[in-house]
Amino acid sequence: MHEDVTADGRTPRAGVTADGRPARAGVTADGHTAREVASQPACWRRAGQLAADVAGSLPARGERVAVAGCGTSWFMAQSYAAAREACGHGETDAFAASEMPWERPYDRVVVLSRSGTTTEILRLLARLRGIVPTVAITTGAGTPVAQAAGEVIDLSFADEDSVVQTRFATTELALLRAHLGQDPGPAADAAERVLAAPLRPEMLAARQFTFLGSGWTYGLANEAALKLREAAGLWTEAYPAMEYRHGPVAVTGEGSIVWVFGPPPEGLAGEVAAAGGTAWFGDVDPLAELVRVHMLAVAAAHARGLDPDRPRNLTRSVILAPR
Ligand code: F1P
Repeated sequence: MHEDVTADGRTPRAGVTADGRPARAGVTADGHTAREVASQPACWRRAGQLAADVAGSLPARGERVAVAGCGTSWFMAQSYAAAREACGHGETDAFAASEMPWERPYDRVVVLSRSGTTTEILRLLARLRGIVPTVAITTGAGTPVAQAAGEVIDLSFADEDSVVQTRFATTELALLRAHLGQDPGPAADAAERVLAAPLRPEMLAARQFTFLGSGWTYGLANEAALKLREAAGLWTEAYPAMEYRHGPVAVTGEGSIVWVFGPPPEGLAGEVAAAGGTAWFGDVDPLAELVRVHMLAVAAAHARGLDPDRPRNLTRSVILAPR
């Protein structure tokens, strides 16, 4: 068991009841995933405090950087890469670890892995050894990824019992954004308000979700879609916001929600309505909006008779046989 991080020592709230109904604020939901979802604001604040201590291990302004991960960690890599470039810190590419062109020249490679045991990350680090400085953000110095990386940032305070990642991923992104000068405090405040609010009934009733984002929120859109797939087996898709009209609109219909992280493209609400769907434009910090999706993932899993702590066909880490 990992200790839940709470700001004030109270039992965290997840905003959903154990049987999937939207909870009134203050109702506790059981399960690792629900508890970890609820502990995110405190973790983000702690990441904000840590950022200055680990600044020397993170990419310096002007460096050409690649960031790699698998699954959720890949999507956090996408968000960070876009955020870093937007802040003017330098060219930053994000890759699924298995697809990274390791011969391409970079000043530093950042790998993200909660477990520290993911095979594709270990294979990548083996390729990069002696070629480029590497830094791993993971849950402990003892993991194989930590041992293979040049430097390690230990985020074990945000480790999780769940298979499905929530707080580790958002905490590493909060840390990386803090390093770019973006204080996680306001997002944490917003996430607390999200956690205290009930979910909308049409979200729980939806049959299909299309998540959209642009810049750093495109990675969040990918992660939101993955979360509902992993925890609740739902039909979800994710695209850069302006791509919606280039095909994805075709699946919007009754029971569809088109959920936009960040500013929506002009006219999108009318187009979604004309296609028969419901548009939802996140009105809080996008990282806090992702917490709303986490809450929905837990609630939708329960509503479909699934246990979000035991996602179908998934393991906490993908460890492949040696080749
Ligand atoms: C990444 C990951 C998870 C996914 C699944 C398998 O793990 O792909 O995102 O939900 O449980 O592992 P890690 O490298 O960050 O530990």
